[in-house]
Amino acid sequence: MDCRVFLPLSLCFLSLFPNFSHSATETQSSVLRLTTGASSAPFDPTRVTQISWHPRAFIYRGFLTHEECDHLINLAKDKLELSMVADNESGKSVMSEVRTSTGMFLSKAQDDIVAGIEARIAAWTFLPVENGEAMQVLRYELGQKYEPHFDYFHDKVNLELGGHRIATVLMYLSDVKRGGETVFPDSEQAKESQPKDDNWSDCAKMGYAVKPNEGDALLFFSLHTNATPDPLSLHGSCPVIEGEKWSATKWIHVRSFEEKEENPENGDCVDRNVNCPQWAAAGECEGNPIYMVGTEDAAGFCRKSCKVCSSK
Ligand code: PD2
Ligand code: ZN
Repeated sequence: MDCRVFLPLSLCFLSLFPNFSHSATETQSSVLRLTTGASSAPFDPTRVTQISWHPRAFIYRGFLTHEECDHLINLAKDKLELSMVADNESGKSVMSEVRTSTGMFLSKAQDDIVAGIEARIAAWTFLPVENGEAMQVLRYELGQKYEPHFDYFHDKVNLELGGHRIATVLMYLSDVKRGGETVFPDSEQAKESQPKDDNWSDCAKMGYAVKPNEGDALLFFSLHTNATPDPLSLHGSCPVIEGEKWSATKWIHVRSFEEKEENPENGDCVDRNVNCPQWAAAGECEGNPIYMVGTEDAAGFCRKSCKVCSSK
């Protein structure tokens, strides 16, 4: 069993890397970075339960505080747009009846709270912050859903930046009265180990399901340990039957998802996300300028598509 399920982080880390040592100051500062902020949840891996090995999936109860959930919803609620999916052939983001929620992308480390959550995700998954996409906040209203799909890619275009998505962390930002469960229709655990009463939707009864509870987070792996896609990671968001569902998704890749910084000296003018041209066409340069164009301190992710620099 994974030591993270039952050991505090520091002991788990030492059991995996017994020869690792660093100064007390370094240790203290990394612990502090995971726990500072009055409203942020401390990092506590003893709250993690393993729910399935095929696919590999874990739940962390109380990963986010109520304040963090509210904060993410507030950052997103006025900027929601119809959610897109990646086209299997071209890799382009397209609208689809498969996914009927609305959502938006935050910027990475957009503020201290977002950066703190990203640091805790990295500590929990043992995957570096730089391998993560920007967090996507999603809202599912009555009847809205995301039909079963894989988070790994079927096209070549999306593999260029960061390679496959290895893991996903789904954070539940609200409770849902009925429906809205995340379901793994092909999980081997489903039938034997999860009998379901009528508090579950019919959709959830089709597989192993996780009820959205505010603050909980679900981690699952889309790739096997040998980095090949795991077809059992098929998963979906069941239709909301009563209430509404807010969640936040962090997709994590096998390599860094951050393109090289632009270097003005050699005239680089680049997009750092494959979706930039479409987002720019949809008006995101004006609607979401911090992410798209950037600020004085940090370049945005879509400077080329927003035409704020000139390519050679
Ligand atoms: O919000 C969810 O429950 C959900 C379910 C399946 C989100 C995603 N997939 C996703 O964002 O990939
Ligand atoms: Zn998904």
